[in-house]
Amino acid sequence: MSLTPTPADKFSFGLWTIGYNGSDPFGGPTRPQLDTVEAVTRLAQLGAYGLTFHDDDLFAFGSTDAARQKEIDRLKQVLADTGMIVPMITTNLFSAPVFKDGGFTSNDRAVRRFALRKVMRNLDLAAELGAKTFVMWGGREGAEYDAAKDIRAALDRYREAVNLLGDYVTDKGYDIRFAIEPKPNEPRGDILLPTVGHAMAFITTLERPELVGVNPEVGHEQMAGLNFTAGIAQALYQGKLFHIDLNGQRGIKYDQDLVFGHGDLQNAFSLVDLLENGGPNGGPSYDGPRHFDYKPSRTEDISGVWDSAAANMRTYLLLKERAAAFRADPEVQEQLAASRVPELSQTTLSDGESYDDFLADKSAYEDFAPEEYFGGKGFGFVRLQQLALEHLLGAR
Ligand SMILES: [Mn+2]
Repeated sequence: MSLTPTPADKFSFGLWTIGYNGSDPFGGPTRPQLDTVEAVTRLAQLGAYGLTFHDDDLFAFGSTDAARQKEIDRLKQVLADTGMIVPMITTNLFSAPVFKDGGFTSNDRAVRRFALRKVMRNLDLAAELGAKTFVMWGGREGAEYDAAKDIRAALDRYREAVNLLGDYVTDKGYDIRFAIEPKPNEPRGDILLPTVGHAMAFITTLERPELVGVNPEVGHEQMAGLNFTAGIAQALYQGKLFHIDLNGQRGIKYDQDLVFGHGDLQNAFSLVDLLENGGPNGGPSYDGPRHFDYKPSRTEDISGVWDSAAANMRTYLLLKERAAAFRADPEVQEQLAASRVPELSQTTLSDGESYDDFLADKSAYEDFAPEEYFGGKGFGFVRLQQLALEHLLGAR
């Protein structure tokens, strides 16, 4: 298995990731602005296949039509020159002061109307560039104070917005699906649709639920103390994994956006194993972009930026190789069986077994001996996890 990224690996990066200039709430930039043409050229050289961006990453908020078009044309040219594509685009409804109380769910109706127009304009651009996924991260859709936001009204307005956008892409014939990106907090004290579960429940209330899925980010779920791999498994189970944001996070704290694998490495291993080997026949369970949404740390110079971009892809490929070795190990297969992992796929009642048949089965209850589980009948999950860890560490 090659550790050199190629376009077939479908690695993509946000323009705002490698373009992050080091600004944080406590200090200004530590690196100069990165030009779009250089960003795309370097990513292509490193083996990525796609660039993603917010409208305001490509052309500053409030740009004239001419300035906006100039940046779009420069992007199109470098895409043509490098063979890179734009698999996803997204709208910035969080940086400009006008969005300080949100976009779709601002208490100010004029702001909501402006936000929707900004998104519709960006949908036209997405269609023009051939992007198939339109991510919606509602970073400012939230509040700091319970009295400040009527949550049910806010969800109504969120729903109204997504329904309108669904009508728009359908009527325009755009081949675009939406992916909601959950996050529990930051920049708002609390954000609406804070986890994958909240977002998937919200999607069921929409008029065109088939057009809308999720774009879960490793760090965002882990900020809420949740198991990212388990959340991805449920999104796959419900057919809602439309896109994914890979990065690293160390526990419940601010959004670190570290390189993929530089946070909870064991969870990153199980995630890659799920994405690459969790399909019905042991193949990939997800075939969309492997998108990195990380930030090169503020301490790095420009060579550190490109080292960190390469590190994301190399770590993914290393984990893919390690996960393949884990699956191919006969001892692992043996332990999976001993741990009865495949047994969970058997239905609990037999085919055609009615509840009357079930009630008549004395082996299920009357003759069953639950006391045998005391001291006996262990599952061996610790040995299984140790085997996974040893493959992860390259010890097997
Ligand atoms: Mn993040």
